[in-house]
Amino acid sequence: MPSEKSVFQPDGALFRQAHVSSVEQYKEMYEKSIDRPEEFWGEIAKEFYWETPISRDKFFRYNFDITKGPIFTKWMDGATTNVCYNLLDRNVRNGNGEKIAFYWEGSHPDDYSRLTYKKLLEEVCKFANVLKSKGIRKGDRVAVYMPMILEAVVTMLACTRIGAVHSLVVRFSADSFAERILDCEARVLVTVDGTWRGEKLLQLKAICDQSMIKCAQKGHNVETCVVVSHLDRVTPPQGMQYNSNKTPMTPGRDVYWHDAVPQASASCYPEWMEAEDPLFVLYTSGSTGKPKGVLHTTAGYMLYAATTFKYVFDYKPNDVYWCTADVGWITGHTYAVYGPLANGATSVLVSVKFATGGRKSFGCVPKLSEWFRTVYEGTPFYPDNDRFWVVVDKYKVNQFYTAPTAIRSLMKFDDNLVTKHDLSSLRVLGSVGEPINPEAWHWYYKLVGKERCSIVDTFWQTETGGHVLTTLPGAVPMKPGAAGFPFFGVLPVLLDESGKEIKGEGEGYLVFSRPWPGLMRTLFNNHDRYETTYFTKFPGYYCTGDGARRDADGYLWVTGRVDDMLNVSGHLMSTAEVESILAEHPGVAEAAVVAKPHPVKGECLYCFVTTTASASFDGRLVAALKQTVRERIGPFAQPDVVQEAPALPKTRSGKIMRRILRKIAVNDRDVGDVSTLADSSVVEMLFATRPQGA
Ligand code: 6R9
Repeated sequence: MPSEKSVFQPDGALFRQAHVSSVEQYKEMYEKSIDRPEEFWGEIAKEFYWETPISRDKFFRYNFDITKGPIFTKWMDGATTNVCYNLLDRNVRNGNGEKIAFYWEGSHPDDYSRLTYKKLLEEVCKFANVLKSKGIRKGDRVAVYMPMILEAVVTMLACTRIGAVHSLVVRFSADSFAERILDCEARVLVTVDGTWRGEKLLQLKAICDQSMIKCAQKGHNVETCVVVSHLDRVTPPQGMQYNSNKTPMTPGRDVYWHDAVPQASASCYPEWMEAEDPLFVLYTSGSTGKPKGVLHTTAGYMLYAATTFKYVFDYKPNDVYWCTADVGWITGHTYAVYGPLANGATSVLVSVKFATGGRKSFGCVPKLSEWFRTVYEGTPFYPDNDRFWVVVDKYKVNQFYTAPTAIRSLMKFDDNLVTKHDLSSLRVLGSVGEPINPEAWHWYYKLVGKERCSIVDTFWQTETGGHVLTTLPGAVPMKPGAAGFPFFGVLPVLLDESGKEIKGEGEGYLVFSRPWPGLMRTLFNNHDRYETTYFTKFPGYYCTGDGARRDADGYLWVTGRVDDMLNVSGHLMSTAEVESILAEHPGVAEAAVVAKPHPVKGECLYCFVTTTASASFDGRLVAALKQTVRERIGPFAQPDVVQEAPALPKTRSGKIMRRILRKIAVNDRDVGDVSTLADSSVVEMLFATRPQGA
């Protein structure tokens, strides 16, 4: 493991004015949030508008102990408010109507627009009125299948304004989208004709049509489908074109955004919602079975998104903030939409999605050319590999938030792609989605952050609603690879297999003993599954499913999903640990490690390795990698198999699906649900290229 002694102090000059500027201040605020939650969150709540005020005696109630009764969490019960009102009207009333809420850029940098708070409010009201005219009322569900465009934000907030529950889905197949529409019984669907992803045309409306047919076969008819005509207004890649007449429209059900919205009224009275009324449902993949519809509610989520955004990014009123995550991921919900807008922030929204393992991005000659052609969609970074840094420079971004998978991919290019841009506006660099390996951390810190910026390695989940573990940028020293300390109101505990608390140094299951305002409240229409998935293994605790280690200084290091743990000859280690070591080799771009059953050792290590552009995968590399792991962790950890992986099976948010890699390791083709994969052809390719005798 990386040395726990390498500690990086926040830059004093840069963070003198930080919201939290010392460890002592963090501790003081943290203790208050734990000892007097009513006071801590009550003060924050005062900055928001409540139609019915919060009553002190019903501020916070919960039960986390399944042996004592049903699990529930309630914050500010009885109060009423409207999230959209607080995000938009409140900011307009505070004199920020002309402030830019979003700078938008399309896949092609020539396509851009911007939206002020006032204009955003108008657009939201118009679309809210359209939804109402289609019969949508408080509590109804609206399914959204859209790329990163401003209408996606408008749709979310229009739902919020009238109390409808949005459920966004990121580019799933027609089948999986249908499954989600059916699960939440969405009455309306909002989509676009299509979008360019680099050089590939994605016809989203056609996919929606297939989904709606599947839903109809199961007896559920989507009543209205609103379609944004997006392709007409953006620049196609060179030599490409799209004829908008080709978009299939079903009369009576389908309506174009541009036909319905402009004529709608630009004022719409907000629906006052109970604090615990549903805000949105977001599906997340479970390790088994159907996707889980994580449900977040109104008041607690709003406070938590706003507060984490303010403190974790040290957001100040004139900052420009950029989160690269898709709005359809929880990171996009909380940190591209709700958190920034609750703070009246100016954000950049770019329709540049991080792509999936296309080797062209590494500038190499593909070895598996056939497979390669089907995978490359054109936009690792379009039009060039420095798109991130171009955008940071152009908008003078102060806080930049992305995922380790993106960082690892970028660090393989020439440093010049970063250094030729002026990145001096940056102050906070965020990381989310998986543990960040120290090598990537150092690159991010040195090359992008010029050793001035603070890195916030934010650990959280769809279920937690917002950050739960992180260091605060101006206050808490950083350790590369450590998530750090709990955010305000969060009480992490490490448990051993028998449920006994591990105090002080040690490694175990990461659980939480009390809810914070942003924790999910249930799984949509399935409270039983909520209780069994998260609350039965260790009664009294919310179980994250992740493992973590506490070091001598109290820092928490998330070691990955608990099912990603390896037990080789009785030695417990995390896949992240081995992966991080493999990734340090100059010939390795990315690595994923899974456990394979072994007759003697119990389990052995099976490694998948993506090489860099200049390296070749051969016996020498394999031997070197085995030797390194052996040296760094111990002889027991020496990998049994190292397989070349030109790409890894990843979800659309960039997470490696180790469940599938475990199947490949044992040559079991029964891989189960692959609908959450960005590119399922990777799976076949990896089966076909398993090393002999593996
Ligand atoms: C926000 C998000 C949640 C899972 C989580 C954990 C992993 C996320 C992490 C991290 C280590 C971090 N994870 N952030 N692991 N360090 N900073 O990613 O939500 O898509 O629901 O995934 O991602 O394993 O349990 P979600």
